[in-house]
Amino acid sequence: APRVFSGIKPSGGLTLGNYLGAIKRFVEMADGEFETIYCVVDLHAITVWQDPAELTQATREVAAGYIASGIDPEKSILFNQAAVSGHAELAWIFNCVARVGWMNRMTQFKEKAGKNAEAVSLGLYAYPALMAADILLYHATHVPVGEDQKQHVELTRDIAAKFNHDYRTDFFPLTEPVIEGPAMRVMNLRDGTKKMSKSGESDMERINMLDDADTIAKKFRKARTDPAPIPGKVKELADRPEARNLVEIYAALSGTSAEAVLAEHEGAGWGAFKPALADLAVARLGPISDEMRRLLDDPAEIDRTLARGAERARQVAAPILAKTYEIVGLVRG
Ligand code: AQP
Repeated sequence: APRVFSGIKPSGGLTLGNYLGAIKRFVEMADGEFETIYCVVDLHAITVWQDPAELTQATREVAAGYIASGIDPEKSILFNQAAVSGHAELAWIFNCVARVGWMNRMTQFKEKAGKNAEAVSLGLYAYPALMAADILLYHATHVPVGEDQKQHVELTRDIAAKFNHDYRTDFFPLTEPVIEGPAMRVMNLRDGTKKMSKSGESDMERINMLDDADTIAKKFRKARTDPAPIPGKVKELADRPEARNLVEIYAALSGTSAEAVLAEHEGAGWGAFKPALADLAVARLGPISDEMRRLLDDPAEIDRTLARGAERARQVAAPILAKTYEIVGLVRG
């Protein structure tokens, strides 16, 4: 079966963006024809400062989010990155394959570093090489991600191609990003030109998977919109980022298209649309967050589940890593 790898950083609580852009499709792929490997990418999280206790808590929260959303840890391999040392080992080799010029073109780095590029961690800069290692350590061919991660998956292909070229091999596969459906880029509720992030400044700009019903309703009620009513055609949303975002979220949550949502709500005002959207989000996220809270009551059990997943991940990774060392000519005793 084709192999899928993807991950989420425990850099804060899970958001609706992580759910729609990633987890929802992780579940669909796990139920499909794929062998699925899902990771809590804690080594990526520490590319910016994380309080140690909060990092541990967020690692368990992401794991609970996966399981509560319907990923079966007996079927999929579910683990955290730090528990499988091959990620860091292969990342070093890829640091030596990737070129500085490639990293300089990464838009996420530019956004995250801002004007402060000299002061960010070296890890933040090298992040895409670690991500390539995450994927290629398992020879994964398909990577479901949100739109924001597309460039990094393309870089993974470049790294695989350069490794294969330099060492005259076809050892690493060329990976495909899997990005389809509405809401592959969920935007910030206060500014429709920025993406919804775990680590954004204000809690009002995002829906957290653990938010309760009242909080979700309040955040949608206060979400920024424009005064015009809901249009009939998707192209009329082109210059209305906030409006488009709410319509796409509605479409993704209800399993339809933006066209279908507009057909149903054309001419309505936001005052009517927002409560309907909040009800939909609560109906969808409520059972998941209840289950997450139940799982988080027993952190030791989550840790055991991750440890079992790590053991399975190591078994898949070990021969691939050993072969990589051999191809490069590194003697390992
Ligand atoms: N707003 C989003 N819309 C659609 N998909 C999204 N993803 C994240 N935000 C959105 C997808 O979730 C997966 C995991 O992402 P991540 O946590 O590893 O990194 P990120 O994209 O940097 O996420 P955040 O929430 O923005 O974290 P911070 O604020 O810490 O940097 C990916 O598949 C991503 O596409």
